[in-house]
Amino acid sequence: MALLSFERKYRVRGGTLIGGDLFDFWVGPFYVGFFGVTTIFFATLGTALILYGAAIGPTWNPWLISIEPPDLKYGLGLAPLKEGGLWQIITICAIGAFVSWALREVEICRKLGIGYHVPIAFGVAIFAYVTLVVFRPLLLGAWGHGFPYGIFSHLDWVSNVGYQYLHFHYNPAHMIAVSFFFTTTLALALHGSLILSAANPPKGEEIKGSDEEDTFFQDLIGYSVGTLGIHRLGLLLALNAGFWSAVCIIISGPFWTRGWPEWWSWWLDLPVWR
Ligand code: 07D
Ligand code: 07D
Ligand code: U10
Repeated sequence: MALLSFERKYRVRGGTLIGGDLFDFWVGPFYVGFFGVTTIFFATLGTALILYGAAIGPTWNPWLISIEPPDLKYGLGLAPLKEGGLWQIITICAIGAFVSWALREVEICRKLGIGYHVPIAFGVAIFAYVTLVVFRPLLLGAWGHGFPYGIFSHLDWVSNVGYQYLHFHYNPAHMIAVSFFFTTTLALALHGSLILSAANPPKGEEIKGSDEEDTFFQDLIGYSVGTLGIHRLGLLLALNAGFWSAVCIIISGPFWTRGWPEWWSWWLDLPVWR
């Protein structure tokens, strides 16, 4: 069905989770819905507060603007606006905007009658973010353990927290997460290149299909995961990358306080070596 006639058929009422027909309309290409309104609300307020934070801060250099979390002395309490309170409200806005965005995805899935795979996948990214700025600070007893909102300052946070555990590469969950990230790019490179090789032939040549795609990998490695299977695998790899990232940071501090290299002494202590 041509895209325009499909839109006419699909752009009808229904499928909303909340608000009934009230916000059940489109503005230009964008579906609005109740959660479109809450997305715009949280994103606009959060962005305005970042701009306010920049205005009262020392620089307008976009790389250096940074909204810092509160000092550790404020623990899990509210901090004064200019001493981390802004960070706390911006964090609420960020979570509000991300969750609204995910729920807006859910409403669009319901309208289309498709599965909830995309919002579930985005949910894993939100989970990783919330682990960094809510779950881990809660377990450590201070909002000050969250990361600062600035382009370079958040890199400093990652480096500092990494070195706090001497050698973050020795964190076993970090190893698993990194391997999943690498495998995800490998899988996408294989998939993207395979599809283009079959479906986008030079002018005048015939388009090839899934038989050729399957056969390529059967000839090469003796097995093809299949045309649907590669998408399942890609999603599984990518979600695991985000999930194990959340695991690697939640265990750093709340469950392991020493250097990560030391964790491996269980291996040296195995009775088999003695
Ligand atoms: C390509 C989709 C588009 C999204 C983009 C990001 C903003 C931020 C706001 C200044 C793949 C939009 C950026 C809205 C501007 C302010 C206040 C997604 C694509 C283009 N990081 N990080 C970046 C975020 C964390 C780390 C770049 C966000 C953790 C490292 C960008 C979050 C840790 C490096 C950025 C977040 C961490 C980066 C490119 C949230 C561990 C880089 C991102 C909400 C996860 C790279 C200067 C990208 C860089 C980079 C955004 C969290 C580590 C600014 C929004 C705390 C090591 N991060 N990041 O392409 O060049 O994502 O940094 O959790 O090297 Mg980061
Ligand atoms: C958190 C982003 C969520 C984003 C959301 C959406 C907007 C809207 C709008 C564009 C999780 C935001 C949307 C803002 C934008 C528009 C219009 C994603 C999140 C909800 N590390 N490390 C990781 C590697 C080292 C350290 C993860 C590699 C060093 C710490 C990943 C290397 C030390 C932490 C990873 C390496 C160190 C991490 C990040 C190599 C520093 C974390 C991915 C090759 C000295 C973080 C949950 C991620 C983590 C993390 C990879 C090196 C420290 C597995 C490949 C040795 C402290 N590292 N790392 O989590 O797990 O994405 O966070 O050396 O906290 Mg590491
Ligand atoms: C995939 C695929 C496939 C395809 C595909 C794709 C995966 C099967 C069929 C998709 C893939 C691509 C297109 C490839 C490129 C994608 C990436 C590299 C991923 C990263 C993407 C980006 C960087 C783009 C990000 C852009 C975004 C998020 C859009 C920004 C838009 C908004 C903020 C508006 C959102 C709309 C809402 C919330 C609904 C409500 C809207 C309105 C009311 C209208 C506008 C609002 C107002 C007038 C109010 C005023 C608001 C203001 C002034 C402030 C707004 C605040 C902000 C912070 C923006 O597998 O094959 O092919 O295509």
